[in-house]
Formats: sequence, structure tokens, C-alpha cells
Amino acid sequence: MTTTTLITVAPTGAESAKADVPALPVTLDELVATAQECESVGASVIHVHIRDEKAQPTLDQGRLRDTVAALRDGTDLIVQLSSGGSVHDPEEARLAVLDAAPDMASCTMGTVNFGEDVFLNRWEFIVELHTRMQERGIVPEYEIFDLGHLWALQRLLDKYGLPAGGHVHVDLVMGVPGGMPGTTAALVACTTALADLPAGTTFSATGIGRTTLPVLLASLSAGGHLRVGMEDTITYAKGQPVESNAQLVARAAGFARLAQRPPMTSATARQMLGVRP
Ligand code: KMH
Ligand code: ZN
Repeated sequence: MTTTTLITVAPTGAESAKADVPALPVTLDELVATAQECESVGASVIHVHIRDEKAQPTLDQGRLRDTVAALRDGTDLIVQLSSGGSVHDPEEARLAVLDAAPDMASCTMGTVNFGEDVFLNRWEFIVELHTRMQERGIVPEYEIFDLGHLWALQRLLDKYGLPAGGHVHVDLVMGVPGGMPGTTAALVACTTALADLPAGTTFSATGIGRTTLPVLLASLSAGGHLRVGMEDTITYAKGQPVESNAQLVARAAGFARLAQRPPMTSATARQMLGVRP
């Protein structure tokens, strides 16, 4: 079990509307300010979705490049761009996210029902993402929405080799309507499957909506890391909207300290994940 906890913040996502969630960071200035606040309370990785001038999700290449540059200027966080985008984004635009040269990018390991929508991740698309990231030295975070995605990851690594940096890190995204539930039992099932992945594989977990806290506690007790943020939950407690992403990171950092695995620094996170300094 590691002695510290990697905390990733996913501050924006592609699903919530600014009109409904005023605290959601959608401009570049809001995103950088959020990133700095979250870094100061324990985050070491930021998982980024961006918005356009109307606060709609976008994969605009210029904006993505500006975002990577601004986050690198303003923070020491590891910058992980989402290659998942929104459920409406075409594959080519999702692959082109890598052209913005982030430290990391997400790579979802299979198709999943996503509420009323479908988050499509064909096998050939996954292979293309994985191999392009290998070629460019971008470290993937393999997003796992269902147990079978871990078997798909095993197949991917067997056929196409280890990712850039040589270390395998997965993020269990639990509680999406259509994916695996956000329960301790489901997390334990995933850890059993993780045992078949390369030695040293690490995982973080996030629970959507009201599964946030059960998943956080289960992950900490199972030796896992944490992802929190307004991409995944906009309610802090029953009837209490999240005030800021830093509020969620601070709560996660508090639990990590209680578990005697305090937040990991960005430098240690880079070492663990195999991200270039
Ligand atoms: N917005 C979801 C459809 C990722 O960032 O890679 C996909 C998602 C996963 O958020
Ligand atoms: Zn995302």
C-alpha cells in the first residue's frame, strides 16, 4: 500500500450547465484559479474538459493548447486532458486532443450506456488512442466504467504493450447510470481484476453523485487513490450544493490524512505515474 494519496481533481466535465451550476469553472481564468486553489489543498493531477465562449463543451484545438499552457504556467499540477469529451464528440476530434501535448490524457476502455446517452469507445478507437499516446510520450489514465473494461485493458496491454512511461494507472468511474455501481462490492471486484494487470498498477476511484463518499472511503481502505470534482458531483451533502472544487479536494485530503496516507505531491505523482518532469 502506498504511503500517500494521489488526488485528481476533475473540475468541470462536459455534462453540467453553467446556468444550473454557477460555481462550475468554464472560462480559462476560472479554470486556472480553480486549479491553483485545488493544488493548494492537495490535488496533484487535473483532469480537464474545456468550454467555449458560450460555456458549451468544446474540443477546440486552440483553446486546448492555451489551457495546457496556462495550467503549466500557473500550477505544478499534472495536466490530463479528457479524450472522452462529451458523448456527442466525434472520434477524430477526440484523437486530436493529443495534439495539444498534455502530460496525460484519459483513455476509456469500452463503450458504456451513459444515462440516456451512449459513451462510444470502439476497440479500434481505443487502440489508436493508446498507440498515439505511446508514440508521443503522453501518459494515459485508463478510465474504467465497468468491470469488463479491465479485461479490455489487459487485452490492450498484451497486444500493444505498456503505455508511455511504463506505468499503468486506471481510474474507476463508478455510479454512472449504465455502468458499474458506486459500491464497496463493485470496487472490490475491480481490485480482484486489477491483480491480473502488470505488477505495480495503481488505481484511483471516483463515485458519481451520491456515491462519492462511499467510493472515496472504499478506495482509501483498498489502497487506492482518489478523484473528486464537479465533473462527478455537484452536491456536497444532501440539499447542499458544492461551493467549489477546492471544497471537494479539501474533504478528500482530510479523509486521506485520517487514513494516514496524506496527499501526494505533484513531484511524487509524476514519479509514480511515469510522467516526464
Ligand atoms: N464526458 C463523458 C462522456 C473522459 O473524460 O475521458 C466522458 C468522460 C470521460 O468524461
Ligand atoms: Zn472526464
